[in-house]
Amino acid sequence: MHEEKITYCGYVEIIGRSNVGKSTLFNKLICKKLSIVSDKPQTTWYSIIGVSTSGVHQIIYKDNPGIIKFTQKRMLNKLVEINSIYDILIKKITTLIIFVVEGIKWTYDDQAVLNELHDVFCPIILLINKVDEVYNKKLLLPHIQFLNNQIDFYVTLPVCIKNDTYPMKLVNIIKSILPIAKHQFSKDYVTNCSQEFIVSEIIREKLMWFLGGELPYISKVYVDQCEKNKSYGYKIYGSIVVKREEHKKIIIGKQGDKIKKISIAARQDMENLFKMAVHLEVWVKVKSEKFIAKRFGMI
Ligand SMILES: Nc1nc2c(ncn2[C@@H]2O[C@H](COP(=O)(O)OP(=O)(O)OP(=O)(O)O)[C@@H](O)[C@H]2O)c(=O)[nH]1
Ligand SMILES: [Mg+2]
Repeated sequence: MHEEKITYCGYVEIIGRSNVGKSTLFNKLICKKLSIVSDKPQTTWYSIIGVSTSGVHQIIYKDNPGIIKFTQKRMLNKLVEINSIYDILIKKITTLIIFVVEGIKWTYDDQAVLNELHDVFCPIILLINKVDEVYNKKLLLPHIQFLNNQIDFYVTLPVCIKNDTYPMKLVNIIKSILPIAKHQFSKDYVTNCSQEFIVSEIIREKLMWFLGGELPYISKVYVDQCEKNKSYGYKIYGSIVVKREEHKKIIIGKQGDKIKKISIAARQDMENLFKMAVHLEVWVKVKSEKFIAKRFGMI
């Protein structure tokens, strides 16, 4: 008689305040750069799913926007409206939470997230990231004790995600917690994100990298065309939309130097991801606030 193989599967939510390294971790866990990363707060605007299947284990990771309660909501727009972990755990299907914090840096936002973790229904792993930036390592232990006095974490791991090729120790712990369950996705499935979404996010990441503080907060990116061509590879046309002519000038830069850098870096990332040649054209367009809000489902 044919015996059915025992399989394990579960949902893992990655949470924490902005800029602690959640998306960096997410990309390492799924061994693909799907979520954009920058040193600016509020980089991630949308929750995205990444699936990792190895043998009998399937882990469904979710990267989330950073939770912001107290920090000045400088760049906050209607797209980043996750204000509590209950917004994230709403479906009650979570197997495990990874709570990411930044070294010994502790802010009101971190405390607000931790306060909400008191009555969650699943185990929580505390990941103390960026320990490379903690110059006095003696300060780590009291900080870990301070956090563990507040919540009974399943395990506490000090890590440096950026320099770690693959967080094996963490993955082994996750695997040991996964319940027996059927896999939710086929073994090759990686993400719920469309190709257009991934491509527009790559362009948005480069905008954040090359414009930093100069970036007009209302700049949005969408993809007009993303087509795979047998003879060439991908042909992609993207649009960056802004509200004012002066914002367009900032993004284009002197003699087009900024937009050129953005396009080149974005194309390189796309070629790495798709493993084939990409022809990318990016246009900066001035549109009314109403157009932008409508195009991005904000009204
Ligand atoms: N020094 C150091 N920097 C790191 C480490 N991990 C991530 N970073 C950096 O931290 C910054 C923020 O990383 P993200 O992954 O975008 O952070 P996030 O928590 O997803 O931020 P939001 O999307 O805004 O919520 C980036 O500049 C990363 O390169 C680490 O282990 N050490
Ligand atoms: Mg992020």
